[in-house]
Formats: sequence, structure tokens, C-alpha cells
Amino acid sequence: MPFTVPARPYDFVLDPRRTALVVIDMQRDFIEPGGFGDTLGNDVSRLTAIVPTVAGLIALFRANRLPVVHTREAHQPDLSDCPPAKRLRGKPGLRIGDTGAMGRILIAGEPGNQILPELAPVEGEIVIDKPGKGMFWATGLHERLQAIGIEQLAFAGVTTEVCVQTSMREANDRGYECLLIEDATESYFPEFKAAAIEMIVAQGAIVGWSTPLATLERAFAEAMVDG
Ligand code: TIU
Repeated sequence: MPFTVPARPYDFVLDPRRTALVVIDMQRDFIEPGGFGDTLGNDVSRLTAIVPTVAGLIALFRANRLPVVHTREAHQPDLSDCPPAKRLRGKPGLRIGDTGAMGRILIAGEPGNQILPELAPVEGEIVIDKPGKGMFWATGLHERLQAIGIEQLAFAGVTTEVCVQTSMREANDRGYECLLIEDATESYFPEFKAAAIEMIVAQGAIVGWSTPLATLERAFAEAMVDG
């Protein structure tokens, strides 16, 4: 049965029969020194703080037997899916495809491209390698979610204003109702995280809703008691 989750800008009515969790890009490349995030000049240590919260969120969905989707920002070793406009952008220490401390930067299969071990997917969960910031571009994910009747998505992961926000906007345009778990997402820039959340919930949930994990956990627990 659908149940109410207190959220901004107003209550989110969650139907567990048609809801999945999406965990965006919780990869070593963004969270550990020597990866893509680091080579772009960011302080990656900010992002480690949310790992326990993301783990708790994944555990909540697994305990309730709801689908979990994991994404990785990843390019093919021959870079055929990496537009030069992306690879040549800016003045990073190392570019996509160059060899760094955790293998080739942002390349599928390299050590740095793996999801953190404590958040690793388990058998049966969907794992998407995406060449873009958004999770629908060139991935086939929309069709896979439609095939299992998903119409609502909870979002976690990094970074809030880049791959998470892009994926939420793509999902919103495809008709999904999107709920951001605000303490299970992080940015290299705290002010960008705060601004992204405000943009998402503004204008009557123009992109989606936002709530903390504890509120979602309480709503699930109450729904289970009520049957
Ligand atoms: N640089 C940055 O903030 N993010 C990315 O490049 N990708 C994701 O957000 N995953």
C-alpha cells in the first residue's frame, strides 16, 4: 500500500510496488585520492562522510525487497564513448583514460572505477555503466525500469549538483516521481549541494522531493506496522 513520507516541499506518497532506489556513482574515482574527482582539483574527503548513510539506505531497500540500481560513470577502454569535448575539458592533472594511482581514470573495469566495497551491489541488482552525467543517456535504463513497473525513484550518491541532479532531471522528464535522500548525497561544494536541493524542491517540486534517511526509515517502519 502507498504510504506518506514527510518531505520538502510537501509529503511524498511512496508506492513500494513501483519504487526503486538509485545510487549514483559511489565509486573510488570520485571518493578516493588519485581518481577522477581528485584530478579535477577537488577535495574528495568531503564525500566519504555519507558512506554510512548510503549503506543504511541500501539496507532499507534490500530489507523491504525493493529494487536497487547502482550507476558508475565509466568509459570504454578505447574511449569510443567519451566525446573529445568531455575528455579535453579544463586543465585536470590527468585526463579520462590516463593512468593514475587507481588505474586508468574513469575507465570501466579499472580499480578506481569500482563502487566502494561497503556499498557493493549484490546479486540481482541493476548496475549501469553510464558515459554521461545522467543515468539515462546511452544506458537503456528507462526500458529496464519500465519492464519492472517502476514509476518512482529514490536518489542517493555523488555529486549532488552534477550526476545526481542531472539524473533526477532526466528521470523527471521521463515521468518518474523523484525523492532525493538529502543526507545520502554530497558535493565537493557544500553551497552547490544546498542550492541543488533548493532548485529541486522549488516551485512545488519542479524536479522532485527531498527528505532525510531517518524520515524515510520511520515512514517505512510505520507503514509496515499498519500493514
Ligand atoms: N565532477 C563532479 O562533481 N561530478 C562528476 O564528474 N560526476 C558525478 O557527479 N558522478
